[in-house]
Amino acid sequence: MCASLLSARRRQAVSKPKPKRKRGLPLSRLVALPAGLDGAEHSACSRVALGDLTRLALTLVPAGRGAFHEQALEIMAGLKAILAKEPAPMTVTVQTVFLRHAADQAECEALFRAHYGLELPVTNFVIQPPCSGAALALEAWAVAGESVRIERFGPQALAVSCEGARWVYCGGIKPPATLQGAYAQTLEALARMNAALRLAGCSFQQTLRTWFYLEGITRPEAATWRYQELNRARSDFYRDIPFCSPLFRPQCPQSPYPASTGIGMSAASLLVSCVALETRREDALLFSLENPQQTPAYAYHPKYSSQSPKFSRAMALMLGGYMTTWISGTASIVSSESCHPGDIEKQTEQTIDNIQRLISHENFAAHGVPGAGARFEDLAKIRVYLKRPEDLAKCRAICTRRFGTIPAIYAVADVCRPELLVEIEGVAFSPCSLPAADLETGKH
Ligand code: 3EB
Repeated sequence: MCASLLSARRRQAVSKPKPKRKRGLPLSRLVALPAGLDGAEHSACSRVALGDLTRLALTLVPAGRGAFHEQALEIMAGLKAILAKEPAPMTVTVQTVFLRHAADQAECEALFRAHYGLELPVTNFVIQPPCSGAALALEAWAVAGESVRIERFGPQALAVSCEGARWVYCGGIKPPATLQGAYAQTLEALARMNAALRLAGCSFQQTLRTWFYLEGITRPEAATWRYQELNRARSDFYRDIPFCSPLFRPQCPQSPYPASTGIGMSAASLLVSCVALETRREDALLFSLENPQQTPAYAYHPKYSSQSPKFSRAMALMLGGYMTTWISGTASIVSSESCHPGDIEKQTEQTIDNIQRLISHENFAAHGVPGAGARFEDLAKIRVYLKRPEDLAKCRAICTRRFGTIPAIYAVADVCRPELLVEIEGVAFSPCSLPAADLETGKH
């Protein structure tokens, strides 16, 4: 049903009179790799200039292999050094720690309290060993800007407001340790995420991006396996949520689920996090993207999951003359079939081909948004999840050749289908040549 609605949307887009502007992408860039860090093996940073708002995406991996404490201190010193080079004071808003051992979390939390004081970012502890062999790796987002306002709502929610847009970040959300079964764990985690969003004055309906980290994602459970149980709970939870945000123009006929990552974790049952957006700006345009090469996940055949995975391949937001594109976890899937079993190089190439096609300006145009789209140089950061740590060198060589030396985290995790060896996600910021107001908005 959803697929036919989508194609109906596409037909509609094609039948509209074409705007007279050029259809290519503007050549300017919003994402810069600050000098001195570009290409560094252990720490990397990209700076995104968005009018009054500056965003930094940082990835840090320690070079040393001493005790956990030493590695964590090295990372915090690296973070401090990068932020100190910025002309404006930066605030870290969200961070994700990739941990080799779940038992190191308490020590890491103590270190963060000492480092950040009351300005603690929303923090996700993901039990996925960094591929480099380190005890931890850190991905952090920081913001600066004259008119930026930050509100904290306990440890699990934070809002960044700037120029009429309010971004809400929720994370570190888990079911209670005693709760058994992926179905119950997912329902409870989603209820808690809903509560965190409400605390921040937002609702689930405004969620654009979700992450589900699931222990034992391919493990059998309840006559099926844990990832299917997650999908069943997510479908039940989403059934009553009108994801059709007022930011969608034209009013979307299909249910545009958030972009998402569903990935394995080696301990700690389940962790969820999300990004939501609230704005009354008239020029905001939000839309979900599907990949013409891939069956929409929500329309997958029931053989993959009795309740399909409810997510979009990407979500894109046009606001203030630029496009933000959240790319869902993407794997070596064409139509709905896994490709190249056992071959990490081919799977990596296929995954990157899928991302390229998804964010291409042809695909944006096919979704009714000409003059937009993203290239690899518009990516602020990526995450690469690898099933087998021994695949790192081959996979990284391909990622570096195709994406360039952008900030990247490589972590060991199971992908939801046992034959898939790699999954890649990212965020891109790109200029658009066409203001949202000039699009056929359907708002007459
Ligand atoms: C796939 O394409 C790979 O369950 O939220 C990717 C992104 C995947 C998100 C999710 C799962 C999810 O089906 C797996």
